[in-house]
Amino acid sequence: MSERTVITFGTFDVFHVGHVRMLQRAAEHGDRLVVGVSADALNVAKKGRPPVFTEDERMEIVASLKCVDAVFLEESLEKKRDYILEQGGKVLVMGDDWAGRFDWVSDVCEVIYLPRTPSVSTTGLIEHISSLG
Ligand code: C2G
Repeated sequence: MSERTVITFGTFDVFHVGHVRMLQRAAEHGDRLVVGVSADALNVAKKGRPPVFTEDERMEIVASLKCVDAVFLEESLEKKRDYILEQGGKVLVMGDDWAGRFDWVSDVCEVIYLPRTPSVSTTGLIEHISSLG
């Protein structure tokens, strides 16, 4: 029987417990978890600022997790279907902040949106650390 590969995407900047819980829950949907880590340039284009940690650092952090089997660089949101096909993804897992936004790949894999962990975010952490002076 063939392996069921789960694929998910994210920036994973200033890595926190919401990130790890999402990856652990994503991994439970199959046998193998592959993670697309968003490129620095993609963040600048979409969010107007570079992440705190570089793409190489963020990929290294995500790749070190027990529940993660492989990582690759996500350079464009529009290439999601290509990435899923390249990586053999059978199910795409995204946080529900993206609910409905990637339904257009459901012709190549199952698409699942999982609830986010409340009360923790990279932006909130950056603001909290900045306020410490
Ligand atoms: N997450 C979560 N709970 C939080 C914060 C984040 O479950 N409190 C999840 C998000 O829903 C996402 C993953 O952790 O599934 C990574 O979050 P981000 O780094 O914020 O990812 P994002 O910048 O939204 O991804 O193709 C999508 C892009 O890569 C962007």
